[in-house]
Amino acid sequence: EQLLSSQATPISLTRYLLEVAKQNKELEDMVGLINGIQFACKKISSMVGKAGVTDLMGSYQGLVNFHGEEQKKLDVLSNEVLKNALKFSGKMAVIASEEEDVPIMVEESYSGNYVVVFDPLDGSSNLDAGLPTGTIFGVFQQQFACLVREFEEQIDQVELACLQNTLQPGRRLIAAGYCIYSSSTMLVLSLGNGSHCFTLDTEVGEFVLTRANMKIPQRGHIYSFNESNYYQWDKGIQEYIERLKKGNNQSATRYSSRYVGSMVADVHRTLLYGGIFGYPADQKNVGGKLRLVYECAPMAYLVEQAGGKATTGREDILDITPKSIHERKPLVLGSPDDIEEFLQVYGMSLVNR
Ligand code: P6P
Repeated sequence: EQLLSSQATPISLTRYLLEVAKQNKELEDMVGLINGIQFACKKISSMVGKAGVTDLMGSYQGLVNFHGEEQKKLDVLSNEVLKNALKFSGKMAVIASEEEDVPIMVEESYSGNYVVVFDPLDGSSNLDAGLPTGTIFGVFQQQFACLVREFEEQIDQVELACLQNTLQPGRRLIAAGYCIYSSSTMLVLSLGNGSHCFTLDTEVGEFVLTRANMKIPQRGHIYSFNESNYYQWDKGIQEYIERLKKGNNQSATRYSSRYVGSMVADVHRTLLYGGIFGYPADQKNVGGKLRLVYECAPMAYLVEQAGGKATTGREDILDITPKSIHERKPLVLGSPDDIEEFLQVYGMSLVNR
């Protein structure tokens, strides 16, 4: 605690991790892992910043990912940078990425006990317009042994057990974070002891602590939803948004609308200014659009660590055990009072159906 509050010299992320490991022996291996992630985020930040002059905008012709989405050049490069940084940390058992069809078991020589799930460059469709993008990650302990395969016929059982590691509920996260590439590059990280923001000082090439123990405001006055989906939403969602727009909500105030369309930017602003961000299910995305494992759960973890809440409208995001690696879920997160009011209105609409 005193480390986070010291006003002396700026606290670098590297120093913060070493201090945490000194006080929590069980987190020693976490230092190497997060250092690998911070290196990757610095590299991705540099690539994103130079994309316009290094011909890294746009997409590889005809390349689409598992979801059938056109892969941007920087999607592919960011994924490679993060995969390699994690593998060479020597702390990984298995990784799952938005850009990989299936999770990847790290070969035995580099294998460790951690499981990392990540979206290497979320919001990349905004890149060409110079809008914010971000890296999102979550860290679990390995639950199922990723044993070295003795015989070929074992491959299925071993592979299946190992891949199960990436389908843990968010309550089992031991760390999560995101890095936003915007007017500045900021890495928000939690090791289970609050959410802390580190900003990249490009002069020295280090992330330095700029917001310790982030606390989301109890209530905000900004809502962040893609309202073009309004007529495809449940009645309860429509009713709730109407109350914010008309000012007939518990705060008796009309809310402002802010929506970037890049999850990391919209969540980061909600964490700092309060209010509510959501991507509900709609008639087009009946299960919601955002991915549970490597978007919703890590963000829900960080928001809860900052005193906020994250729900599907029916259950806490962190309580859900994923059925598949690219599973989508409705997501509404933000200030506790805003989420409580949302659940009351949405819950009532479900009861009155
Ligand atoms: P829409 C970006 O593609 C993303 O996955 C999130 O970063 C963002 O919150 C959402 O999709 C935006 O979706 O349908 O509003 O463009």
